[in-house]
Amino acid sequence: MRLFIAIKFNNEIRSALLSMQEQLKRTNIRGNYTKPENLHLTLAFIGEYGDPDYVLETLEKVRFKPFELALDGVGSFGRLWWAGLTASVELHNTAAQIRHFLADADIPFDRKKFSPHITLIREPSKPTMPAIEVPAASMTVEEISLMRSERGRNGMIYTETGTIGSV
Ligand code: 2AM
Repeated sequence: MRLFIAIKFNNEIRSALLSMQEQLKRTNIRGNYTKPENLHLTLAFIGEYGDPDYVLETLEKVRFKPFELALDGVGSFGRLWWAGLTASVELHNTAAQIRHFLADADIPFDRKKFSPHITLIREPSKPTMPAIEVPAASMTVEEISLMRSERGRNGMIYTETGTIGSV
């Protein structure tokens, strides 16, 4: 099964992201919009791996205090447009711990540098993003989720298969 580790959002951040997608839609941009229930922030992408229990057991070693996440700005990686977050030492520290413990446990994961982003749309029908307003939105992160990803009939289906909590 395909696994990744992510932060799920509160309603405030989710609504702000939906408003950003709506603004893109209003400027007639078509493409593969991330479905509301699929919006998340990935901390580590594991990919195909058969033992979610072992991953959760490994994640239990991570220690993080509740920390703030706030939306800030937008950007693109080629034909993927994303919403960004304010710089956060705690976020980076938590992602670094996760990656450290995964490596220590010999669980494979994508080693690309962590660049926090929330994918709003893939394959947009225009080459450059129009200016959109980023609504103020924030949350306190108290939980991190192990997610499973499957290809459904109508796109990807992400299911939470376990969580770890803050200390
Ligand atoms: P993306 O939104 O930038 O594609 C599920 O696929 C989640 O894992 C997405 O948030 C995706 O980020 C992220 N991810 C990170 N590395 C990935 C990889 N190598 N392959 C697929 N998804 C990856």
